[in-house]
Amino acid sequence: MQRVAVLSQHVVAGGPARPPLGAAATSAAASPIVAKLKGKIAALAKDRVALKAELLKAGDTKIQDLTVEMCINGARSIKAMVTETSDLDAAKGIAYRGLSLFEANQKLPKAPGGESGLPEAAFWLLLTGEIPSAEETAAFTAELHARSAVPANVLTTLATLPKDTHPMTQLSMCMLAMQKDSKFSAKYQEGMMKNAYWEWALEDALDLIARIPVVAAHIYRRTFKDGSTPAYDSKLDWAGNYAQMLGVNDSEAFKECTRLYLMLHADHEGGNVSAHTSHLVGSALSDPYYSWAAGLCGLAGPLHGLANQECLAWLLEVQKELGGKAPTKEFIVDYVEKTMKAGKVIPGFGHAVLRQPDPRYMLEREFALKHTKDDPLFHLVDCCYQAIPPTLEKTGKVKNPYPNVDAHSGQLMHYYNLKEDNYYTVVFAVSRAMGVMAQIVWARALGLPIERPKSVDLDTLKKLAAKK
Ligand code: NMX
Ligand code: MLT
Repeated sequence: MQRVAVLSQHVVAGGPARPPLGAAATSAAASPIVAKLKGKIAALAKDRVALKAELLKAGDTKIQDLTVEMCINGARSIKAMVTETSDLDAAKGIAYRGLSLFEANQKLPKAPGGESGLPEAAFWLLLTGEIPSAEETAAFTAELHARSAVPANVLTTLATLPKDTHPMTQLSMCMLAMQKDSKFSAKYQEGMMKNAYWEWALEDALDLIARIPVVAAHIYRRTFKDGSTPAYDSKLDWAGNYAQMLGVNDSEAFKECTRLYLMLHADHEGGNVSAHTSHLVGSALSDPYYSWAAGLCGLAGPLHGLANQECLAWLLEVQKELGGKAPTKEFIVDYVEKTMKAGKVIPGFGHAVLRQPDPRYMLEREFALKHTKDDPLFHLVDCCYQAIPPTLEKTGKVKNPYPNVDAHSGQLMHYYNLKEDNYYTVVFAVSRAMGVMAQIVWARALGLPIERPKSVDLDTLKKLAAKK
């Protein structure tokens, strides 16, 4: 495998990675695929903006009752924000623009010979509401490659961080380092009309998505390896190239696994911690880099994205305890009880919205059954799948005892030799950036205002409850 230092291969030294803003705007406008993408978003936005105006004519229509519990317990199920890209159903799981993940995975264009839907095609779907053709996907992939040069200041910033800084902290700081080149921010400073916001948010979104795998791979290589990174390969698709830049496994199967992983994690409507954080920050017209840097800090929490790291660590602990013996349901049940007695949650199980096994988990399970069925860690994951739900159900308090996506993804990464579990949330982050970016573009296209819910203290809540 050819290995070169990222700095010499894929980083633009000495300032911004592209010509000054005006020239960049011209060249972006000259890119036929970006022009097509903008045309599709603009056409859809015309209808959606009209629908928004129509709805606001009856803006005081009541759609839901608010309870004391909703206010205290994390705003659960309050329908209080608009997200156009995807919708989460408690039973069916996430739908990208109305398509279940099973449908999306089937319909999205694939890499040659591949079976996993390409994540950049999912990004196009989230942005436009349409499955791109194979030609559109190829042109979109090429566009991302063309935007992928990382400004030198980003890696200079990274180089100042101790290598034992959590990879999520490193990634969030890199997003802030990239903010310097935000086209949205520059245009806002110059003065732009409100109806142009989304186009410049899209420009930042495309740059960010193009660059995040390069930065993420470099974080992996500097933190866990010798700091050199396999050369960027623009003949590959966006995810296949990210997989090869990690430098842990050259197989096509690992590339397919990464494509599937990045496609499945791309969006989970607007209320999850990282998307909601990014939406909130973006509502102040902070640019997409600020928004995703903030969102990443939420994704780094153990109840959210960090659960996949915790899950693999937990599985490896169980495996160690097993001491080479095959896992049994009884053993898992005992271990689960021990974990909960220690005041910990079982990572990878439960969900704030889902009330069935997560379809993302089921799709990863399908992949694992096909490609990794002899892996001892898969046997353990499989045994947990059988044993844990009834055990959590017995507690009487866990609303969803089933596995979520994080209960499987670590096993797959581990199988393909990506073994450092505290990197796993970064892979999640590379994927989720797409959904969050699409959401931000749409928030600007719809002209959604600064978000500012009303908070109350408990005495006020008591008074409000007494009035009813
Ligand atoms: N293990 C042990 N206890 C749990 C679990 C679990 N996996 N899930 C929920 N509970 C407990 C929860 O801590 C709460 O206990 P208490 O009343 O003593 O505070 C009780 O069950 C009720 O919680 P729920 O209403 O079922 O769950 P909630 O909506 O508050 O939280 C999660 C959802 C996902 C935060 C929670 O299920 C959890 O902590 N799971 C483990 C962490 C995890 O897998 N997170 C990943 C989420 C998906 N992602 O990719 O981001
Ligand atoms: C997600 O993918 O964001 C998680 O499943 C958490 C959520 O939806 O609340």
